[in-house]
Amino acid sequence: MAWSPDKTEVKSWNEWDTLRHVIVGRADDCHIPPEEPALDAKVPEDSDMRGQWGRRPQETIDRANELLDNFADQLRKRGVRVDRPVSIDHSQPVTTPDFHTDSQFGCMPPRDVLLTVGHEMLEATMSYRCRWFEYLNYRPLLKQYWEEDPNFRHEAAPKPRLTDADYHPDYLSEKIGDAKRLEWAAEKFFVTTEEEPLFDAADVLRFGKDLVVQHGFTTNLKGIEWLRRHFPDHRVHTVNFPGDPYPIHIDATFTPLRPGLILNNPQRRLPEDQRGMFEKNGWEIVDAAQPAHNTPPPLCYSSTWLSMNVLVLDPKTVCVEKSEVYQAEQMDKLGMEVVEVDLRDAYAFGGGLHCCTADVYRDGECEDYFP
Ligand code: DAV
Repeated sequence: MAWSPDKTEVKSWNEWDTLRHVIVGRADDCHIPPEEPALDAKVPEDSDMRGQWGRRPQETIDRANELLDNFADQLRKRGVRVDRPVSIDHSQPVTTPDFHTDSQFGCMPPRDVLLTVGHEMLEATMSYRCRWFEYLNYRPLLKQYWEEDPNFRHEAAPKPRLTDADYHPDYLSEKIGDAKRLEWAAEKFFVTTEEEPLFDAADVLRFGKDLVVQHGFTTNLKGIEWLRRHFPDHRVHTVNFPGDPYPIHIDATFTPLRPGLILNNPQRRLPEDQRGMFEKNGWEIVDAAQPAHNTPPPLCYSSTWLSMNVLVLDPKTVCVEKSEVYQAEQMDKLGMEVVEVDLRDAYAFGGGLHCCTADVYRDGECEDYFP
C-alpha cells in the first residue's frame, strides 16, 4: 500500500529509499555534560570543550533551533512529514543505584538513540551516563506511533548499568595522543569494555536484510551480539575503521547513497578483509570528498567529516550541508541531485544532517542486496 500523510505507519529498511516521514531533533536545553569516562574518551584532546560543562549558551541554542526548524520546513515543503521531540529538562542529574552524573545531554541527535528496522523502533542502550534517559525526549512520539499504527513495534534494549566496569581506565588520561589512539583502535581496544551489551543506534547502518555495525567507543561486541539475537531475520556484520582515533558512530565514516554505492571516509577506509560482501555483489566504495572546513565549529564533539553526514531523500536526491561545497560537487558527479541545507551552526549539538534525523517511514521493502 502506498504511503499516505493521513495515516501513521512506521517502516524503514534502509538508508536510501524514498523518505516520507522523519523525526528532526531539537536543540532545546542542550547541555555540555560533566566529565564521565565514555564521553571524555571522545572529546578531542585539543578541544575547547575540555574541562567545562553546563547548559549551552542560549544564543547558540536559539541559532541551532532556527536551523533545525528551517530544515524541518524544507523537508515539509518536499512533502515529507516531520515530527519533533519534546525536550525534557536536561539540567536534571541522572542517578541510578549504580552511578550518578550531574546533568544530561539533550534531544539531539535522534539518530544516536532510535534505530528503525522495518516496523520497529528500538531505543539503544547508549553508553554515556548523561544519555541514559535520552529516550524520554522521544517517548511522546513513540507513544503516538504505537497508538496510531497497529503494526508498530516499540522496543527498548536492556538499560545498561554503566558502572566503572564498563570503561577501560586507560582512556581516562587527558593526554593519550593520536599515535597511541590509532594503535589502540587497530587492536580494537576501545574505551568501553565487554562488561555488558552497549550500543548507540548511530553505529548501525541498514541495508535491507543486512545490518552493518561499527565496533568502537560507543558500541561493543556484546552490543553487536545483542543486535544479532534481537534481529534473527537479519545478517549482522561487524566493521572497524582503524584510521579513526575517536571511533564513535558510523555516519561520518561510511555513507550508503543508493544500492551499489557507498561513500567512505578516506582517513577511515574499510579494511580489505571486511570488503568481501560489497565486492562480491558489485557495490562500489568510493572515497568521500574532503570537508570544506579545517576545524569543527566551537564546542563541537564531532570531526570535520560531518561533511559526509548526509541525509538521502531518495536514491537520486541527497541533502548536503550548504557550506560543504566539495561534498556537494562530488554528489553531483555521482548523479545525485543536491538539496542544500544550512546546518553548520547546529553541528555542536551532536552532528549533521543524518545525525539530527531519525527515519519513521521510507518506501520499499526488506531486500537482500548481498545474496
Ligand atoms: O567524525 O566525529 C561524528 C558522528 C556523529 N554522529 C566524527 C563522528
